Amino acid sequence: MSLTLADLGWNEAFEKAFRPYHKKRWLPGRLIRDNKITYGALLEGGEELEVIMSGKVYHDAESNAQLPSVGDWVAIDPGHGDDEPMIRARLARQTCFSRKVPGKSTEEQVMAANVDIVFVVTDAGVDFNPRRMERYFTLIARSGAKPVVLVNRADLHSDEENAEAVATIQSLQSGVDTHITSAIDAQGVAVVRSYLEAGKTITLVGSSGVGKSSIVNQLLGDEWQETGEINEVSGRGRHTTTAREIVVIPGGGILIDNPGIREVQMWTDEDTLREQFADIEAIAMECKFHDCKHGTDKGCAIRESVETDKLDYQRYQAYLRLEDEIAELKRKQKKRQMTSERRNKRKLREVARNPADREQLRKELRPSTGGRVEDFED
Ligand SMILES: Nc1nc2c(ncn2[C@@H]2O[C@H](COP(=O)(O)OP(=O)(O)OP(=O)(O)O)[C@@H](O)[C@H]2O)c(=O)[nH]1
Ligand SMILES: [Mg+2]
Ligand SMILES: [Zn+2]
Repeated sequence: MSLTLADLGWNEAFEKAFRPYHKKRWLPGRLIRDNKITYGALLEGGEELEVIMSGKVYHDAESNAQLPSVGDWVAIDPGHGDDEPMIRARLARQTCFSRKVPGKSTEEQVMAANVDIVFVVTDAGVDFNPRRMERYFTLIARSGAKPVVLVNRADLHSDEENAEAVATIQSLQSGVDTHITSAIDAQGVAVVRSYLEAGKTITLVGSSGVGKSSIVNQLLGDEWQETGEINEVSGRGRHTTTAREIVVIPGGGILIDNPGIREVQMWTDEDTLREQFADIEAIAMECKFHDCKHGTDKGCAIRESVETDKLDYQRYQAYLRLEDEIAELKRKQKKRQMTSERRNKRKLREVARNPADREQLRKELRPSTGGRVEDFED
């Protein structure tokens, strides 16, 4: 399969941004793998190349989120002779799907750059959680991508349960595309396939075990990677995705499969939050006093709406929690602009530019697959 740049997601805006690099005979490449030390990049034609980052790209990045990430378009200097191919520049992202790094850190973690659609995969059973869904919607709103929800594992639930899940999702984000699917009996796969288009990038997110990789496999039409079936030979249980994987679908479209996300950490701003909860904002406008605390204040429209069930109490509480989280994030960020985590990563990348050190580092890293920075399970 010979892929054109357009097949990989290239467009006019990238073309324009690339002009100065073109003159230097650097090549456009799309990053499909972050190996920590090196990156995997796809070039025109579909060739995959292992590349390292130049010191300039590294030092120009003001945070980890500014470093090249999976999905980014970069300018690659192929070098001469034994030179290693090197990323000389990262093109500005057109969209960026991020969350906050899990744990105490206050940093942004890029989950996928330049994505057009985010598939949020859930089911109508134990995984279903409207509060988590609100978080996904808020992150996606911030990213610039379009959300689509897949209520998967439909075969395990009644039609009523599946329909109820869809209705709840619609009540959280009116008009959002929502589809009932089963990756086992291929139900709904046709409609999912309809989102695939040459050059369109789709990323799949959701809890572990909900069926993201199974859906990718369905779209690919053959077994692309192991999913959770018990492996008869090894007797090993579930195969969980441990790193982001990009696959280019033969008929067009680029899929980014992600490891399961346990905690949807907020990475957004107050404005996006308010837009996402516009219903609550509108009610608050009706409060008698403009500085209403929505507690026991006289003429509080929020209180009244909750009492009359016009506003779901849980949704209101979730909004307050998210508001607190964002405020807390902002506060912490101010306090420590540069975390030790970033310094560590700097060190790692520093070493990464020396081939001898890199081999050593690789050896050190090999035994411990746990603790990978990009593992989503936290
Ligand atoms: N019954 C049923 N089982 C499904 C469906 N989709 C996936 N499964 C099963 O659920 C298990 C987990 O599926 P995966 O596709 O590996 O889940 P995942 O979301 O990729 O999980 P992580 O990689 O851990 O994030 C496997 O045993 C699948 O066969 C479905 O629609 N119906
Ligand atoms: Mg998976
Ligand atoms: Zn009020």
